[in-house]
Amino acid sequence: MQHSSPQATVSGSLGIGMVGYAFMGRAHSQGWLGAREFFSPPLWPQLRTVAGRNRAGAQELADHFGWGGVTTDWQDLLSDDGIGLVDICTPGDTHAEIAIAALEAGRHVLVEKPMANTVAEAERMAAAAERAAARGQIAMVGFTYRRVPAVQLARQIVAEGKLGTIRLIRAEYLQDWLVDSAAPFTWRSDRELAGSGALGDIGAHAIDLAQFVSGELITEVSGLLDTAVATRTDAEGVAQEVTVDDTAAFLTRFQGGAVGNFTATRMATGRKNSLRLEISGELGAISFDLEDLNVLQLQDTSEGDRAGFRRIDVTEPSHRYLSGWWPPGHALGYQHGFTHQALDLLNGIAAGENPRPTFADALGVQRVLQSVEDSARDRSWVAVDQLAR
Ligand code: SOE
Repeated sequence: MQHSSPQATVSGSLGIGMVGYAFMGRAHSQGWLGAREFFSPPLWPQLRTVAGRNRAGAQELADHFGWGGVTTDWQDLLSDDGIGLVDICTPGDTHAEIAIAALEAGRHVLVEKPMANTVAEAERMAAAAERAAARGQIAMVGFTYRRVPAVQLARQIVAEGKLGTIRLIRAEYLQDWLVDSAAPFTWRSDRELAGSGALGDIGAHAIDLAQFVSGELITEVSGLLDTAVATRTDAEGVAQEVTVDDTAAFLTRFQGGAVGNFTATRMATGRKNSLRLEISGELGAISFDLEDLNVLQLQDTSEGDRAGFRRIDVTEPSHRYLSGWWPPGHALGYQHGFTHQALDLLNGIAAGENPRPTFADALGVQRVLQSVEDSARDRSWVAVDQLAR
């Protein structure tokens, strides 16, 4: 493996090579462009090459977002000295191989969540990131909801101690795109490619969000997994066994003693992309709903008989990331988290500081996911050591 140093800090620009061109490829592309056009990042992200096995698909994305070139082999990104960062937007089964190769080839790495399909893969990735950090490289995982301004404010309020001792953390991520038994079989229902179903795809977001906002790690889980529709038909008309969960429900204990209650499902009829987090403490509570993401609800118990949840519009320039956008009250949406993620990554690379979530942070989430699976299989509580290396 070559150990060329990333282009980044030398030239003031950072060549990006992206693997994948579907949903996340589009989201990340606009993220890089948004960071470039709305903020003044210390490094100018150059959209250099998109890699995708389907050349036509990759080309279409490249044309749309102005990527410089296309390749059908992601390894080409590593032989291009103009590429300083590899952005991985593929299904989970390829994350470990690409991320480790990119780190070993001297590149910074951004990888979509879930970080990997197994704990073993995630451990190898975290070890590679640790070695790369010694060479000044950055590796980050794309839990983008951390970068919603209202989520940042929620974390700040908790960190200031406004909720007092946290007693209850409830998180649910609800979608309904598999309610219909006739919905087609895709890679997302295939354990080989996706690792798990609702659990890893959206439960991972709920876990990361709950831990990020509360500042506490999950230490114990008791899970239930369910596959409501056992067989689906693929695009070629072939019946395929669904090998992942449609629904994951799990109870947790957090390190400070709080009780956690999580649901991640693709079976919540009528719910399209509903990620809700509520944290209840002895002095107050906060509540966040991704479907109303410019708002944070705050309850302050000291207000006595007037202490209902009140709405904070998180659209002021003083709120995190918002000075780069619109006047107060002019709302942000789903895509802006990807812009903020790109911005934080560019700032981190320029400063030589690894933005969170690091690969070590995401390895912790991966351990929680695995523990939910183990617990559901064995019908028992499972302890999680997120800091284990
Ligand atoms: C990407 O961040 C992602 O988690 C997708 O993989 C999910 O399917 C989605 O609906 C939310 O965003």
